[in-house]
Amino acid sequence: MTGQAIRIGGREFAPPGVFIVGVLNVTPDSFSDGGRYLEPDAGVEHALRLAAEGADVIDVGGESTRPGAPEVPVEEELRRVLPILERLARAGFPVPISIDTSRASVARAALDTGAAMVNDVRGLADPELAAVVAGAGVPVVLMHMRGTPRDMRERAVYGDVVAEVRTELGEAMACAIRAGVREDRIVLDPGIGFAKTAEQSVTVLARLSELAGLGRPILVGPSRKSFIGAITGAPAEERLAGTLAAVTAAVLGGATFVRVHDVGAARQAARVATALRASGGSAGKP
Ligand code: HH2
Repeated sequence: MTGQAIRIGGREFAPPGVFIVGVLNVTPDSFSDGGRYLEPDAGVEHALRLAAEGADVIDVGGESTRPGAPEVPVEEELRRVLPILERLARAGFPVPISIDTSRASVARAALDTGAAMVNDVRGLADPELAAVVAGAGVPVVLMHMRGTPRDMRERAVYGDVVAEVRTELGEAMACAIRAGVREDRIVLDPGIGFAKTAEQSVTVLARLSELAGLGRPILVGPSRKSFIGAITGAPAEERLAGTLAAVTAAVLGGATFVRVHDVGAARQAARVATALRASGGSAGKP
């Protein structure tokens, strides 16, 4: 198991437990669920469903990061996510919420509206966002990517993908700490599908335990991603079984968090994988 316990919204998430981050995309164009939860009523209802299925954290995002996705104006990103955060806060929603954004102004507004964590697919590359996270004293997910969702495909060139992801995550963590983020508030994510080919994503997942040396909890987001389609030929809406296989691999490789759309099913897979990991066999031993 990698890393230490982390506090999110007053709750402690400690290995050897494995925790489920449910995805709530408030976008018209996310690759697997775009357009479903754009209306605040539908978004709130989905958050309640994810919580009922056992989500430990809910990750709310207002901009798709699929390859080639267009940039959304900041006002539009705010217009998508804030009404849902406001309603959940007003209702006393008990599950901690993370805001999936790379923008300082969106993170600040979301944290002011009840979000308890920032999830940044650009790994706090923007110093202004790093300052917001440091100032608010909240936990943060630093994900590995190169470039932006628009140009990341051309940047998927590695000698040893796992070694380079590990080095670059270590650099992102050092940079965040220099900006004032406390080390014990950092979660690391290798960024499945971000500036990685399908084959490279599989390699990262298969060798996840090599990230244990970074000393922080690991989050993995394999849900419905294109590497599953590349292996099986299944379209995004038919990748649940492949996602569960990937969740199992992530847990055996030492993940503390998995970010998924299908919370109930992933929770069951993660619990079985956690039991396997705890059984003391070779599974998951770095
Ligand atoms: N993947 C996506 C978005 N955010 N955050 C982290 N930390 N890790 C991930 O793997 C990750 C992420 C992409 O998935 P999704 O949100 O379903 O799609 P879209 O970006 O099209 O909204």
